[in-house]
Amino acid sequence: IIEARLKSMLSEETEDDQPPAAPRVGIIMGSDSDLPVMKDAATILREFNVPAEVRIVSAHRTPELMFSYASSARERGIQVIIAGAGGAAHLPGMVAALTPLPVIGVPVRASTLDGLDSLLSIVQMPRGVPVATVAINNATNAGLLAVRLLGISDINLQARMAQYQEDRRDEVLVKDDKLGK
Ligand code: RP5
Repeated sequence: IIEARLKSMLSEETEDDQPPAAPRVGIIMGSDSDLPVMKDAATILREFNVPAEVRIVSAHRTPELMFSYASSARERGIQVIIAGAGGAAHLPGMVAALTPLPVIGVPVRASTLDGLDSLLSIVQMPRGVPVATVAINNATNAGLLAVRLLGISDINLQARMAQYQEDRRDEVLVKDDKLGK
């Protein structure tokens, strides 16, 4: 169901009906209400042709699933986990405690506290259990960071990241040029 919702959110990219490649990145979130934010990570990974899976895994509502997902991710070939959650956002930290894989945390703005609760829940990890935390609702940067991590041992992917940066730079230069006229 979540794959179908994701497909409809990423409607511009639904044409390929190839069998999916084994996922290298796991994108997980505490609730389907996080999907409008977390889809941006999936968009980036698609842009870089990095196979990813998207799952709802809740630290509080499905703790057994969280345990089995995190503790089996490495043996299933997942290399990076992106975990998003809001409020008492324990998912990224708990997953980081259960796997040696790098975990990127996305604080989702989900309550009256404007996401500050999510940010602090994710970023304030105890020594020994790191979570690379991105800005509130910035799942795009989580996707980009996952690409950079995979690029350490994948020179083609790293070259595409360099190209992505050049493209962003050129966008700014074009806007600056237009303003100057
Ligand atoms: C967290 O609680 C989820 O990650 C979500 O951001 C928040 C609210 O969840 P719902 O009540 O919308 O399912 O666990």
